[in-house]
Amino acid sequence: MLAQEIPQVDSKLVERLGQRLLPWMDWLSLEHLNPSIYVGLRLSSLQAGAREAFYLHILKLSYQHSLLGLTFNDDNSDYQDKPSMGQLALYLLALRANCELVEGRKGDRLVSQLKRFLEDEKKAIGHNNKGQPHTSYYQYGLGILALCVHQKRLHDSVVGKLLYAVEHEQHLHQGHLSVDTVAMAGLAFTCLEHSNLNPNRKHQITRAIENIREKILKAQTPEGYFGNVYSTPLALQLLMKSSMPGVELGTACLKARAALLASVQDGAFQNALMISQLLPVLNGKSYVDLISPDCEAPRVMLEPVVETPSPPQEVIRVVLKVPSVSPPYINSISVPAGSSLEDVLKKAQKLRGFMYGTQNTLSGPFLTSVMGKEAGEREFWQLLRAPDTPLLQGIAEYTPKDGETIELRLATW
Ligand code: B12
Repeated sequence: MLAQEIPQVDSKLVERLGQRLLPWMDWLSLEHLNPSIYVGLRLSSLQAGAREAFYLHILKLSYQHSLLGLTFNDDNSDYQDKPSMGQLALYLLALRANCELVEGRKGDRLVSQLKRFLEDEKKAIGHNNKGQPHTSYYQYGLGILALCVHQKRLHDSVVGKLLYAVEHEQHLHQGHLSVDTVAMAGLAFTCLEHSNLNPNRKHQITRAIENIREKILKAQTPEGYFGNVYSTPLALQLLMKSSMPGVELGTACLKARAALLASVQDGAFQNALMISQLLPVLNGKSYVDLISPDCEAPRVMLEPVVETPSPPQEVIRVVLKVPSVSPPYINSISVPAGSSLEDVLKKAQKLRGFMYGTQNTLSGPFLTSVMGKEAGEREFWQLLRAPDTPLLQGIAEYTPKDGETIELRLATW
C-alpha cells in the first residue's frame, strides 16, 4: 500500500475531538465517571496531563470502594448501583492503559468479581446456548478482553459461549449480533490469540476471528461504514490489527477510514464515549494494544477551549409521537433551532401531557420510561425519525430539524 494513499489525519481535527473529552474529565461526580474516556485518551496521540492522572485516581477510589464494599458511597444517594460487568471491564482496561497490572488482594478481588460475572452470564446462556446473557454479548466480549489484557486465564467454557454465539449467530434468539458486538468479540479473540491463554481453543479462536472479519466486511455500506458510522471505530480497531491484511481488507479499511474522517469533519462525533472508541483508531491503536501498552509514547497536551455562547436561534417545530401508549400521545413542540431531542422532551414535559425518565450511562442519558411506562426485560424505548428510521444518536445528541416527526416506540431487542 502506498503511503500517499492513506488519508492523512489532520492533527487539528484530532485535537478538537480530544477537547470534547476535557469537560468530562472535570466532571467527577460518581454517576458521570467514565473509564472508557481514560482508555481512549491513553491510546490516542493526546494527553490531559495532571487532569488525566487525577481522573484515574478518582476512578480508582470510586470503583474500588463501590466494588470492594467499602463505605465511600454510603452518603451518596445518586449512585447506589454497583458497576456492571462491562463497567468493571472498562475499569480494568483503564488500569492497563496506565501500564498497571491488577495484583495484590484488591486486584485479585476485582478479577474474581469479573470472572464471577462471566460465569453467571455463562449460566444464563445455558448448556444448550438457548438463553441470553443478562447484560449482552457486547459486555461479555468486553469482560473477556479486559481479563485477557491482564493475562488472566478464563475457563475454556466461558470463551466457548462467545465462540458459539459468533459461529451460530443465525440461531440466536434475536438472530442479530450488531457490528459493534462482533467487533468487540473479535478484539477479545485477537487478544486471546496473541496471549495464547486458551490453547485448547486455539483453532476455533482463529476461525472465529476470520469469520468476524468476513461478517464486518460484508456489513460495509456503500458510503464505506462498517455497520453504521458509530460501529466503524470498533470495527477498524479490529480490522487494522489483522494478521493477514490482503488487498480486499486494505481497500475496505481505507474506504471506511475516509468515510469516518469525513463524518468527523461534519461533526458526527459529539458523544464522549464514541470519541473514546474513535481516538485510538486515529492513532493506529486498538484495545488489543493494551496487552503491552506504550506508556512512554509522546502525546500532545490538550488545551481547554472556551465555548462562545451561540446567538439566539430561530424557533423550529418538532412533532413528538408516542403511539405505543393508550391513549397515544402526539404533539407539536416549539424549540430553538439546534436543540437536542432531550430539550424537546423537556419542553413537552413542561407543557404537560408528556412524561419521561432517563438513566445515566457511559453513553449519556438513556431513555428508560415514557408516559410512565418503563421498558421491560429485553425491551427498550427506540428513537425513530418518522416514518421508520431509527436514530443513530441518543436523546442528548440528536438535534431534530424543523418539521421533523420523532417517534418513541417500545421495541424488543
Ligand atoms: C447493547 C446496546 C444497546 C442495547 C442496550 C441494552 C442492554 N441491556 O445492553 C439496546 C438495544 C437497548 C440499545 C438501544 C439503543 N442504542 Co445502543 N448500543 C449497544 C452497544 C452494542 C453496547 C452498549 C454497552 O453495553 N456498552 C458497555 C457498557 C459497560 O456501558 P454502559 O454505559 O454501562 O452500557 C449501557 C448503555 O450503553 C446503554 N445504551 C445502549 N445504547 C445506548 C445508546 C445511547 C445513545 C445511550 C445514551 C445509552 C445506550 O445500554 C447499556 C446497558 O445498560 C453499543 C455499541 C458501542 N459501540 O458502544 C450500542 C450504541 C451505544 N447504541 C447506539 C444507539 C444509537 C442506540 C439507540 C439510540 C437506538 C435507537 N434508535 O433507539 C437506543 C437507545 C434509545 C434510548 N432508549 O435512549 C449507538 C450510539 C451512537 C452514538 N452516537 O452515541 C451505538 C454506539 C451503536 C451504533 N453503532 O449505532 N443499545
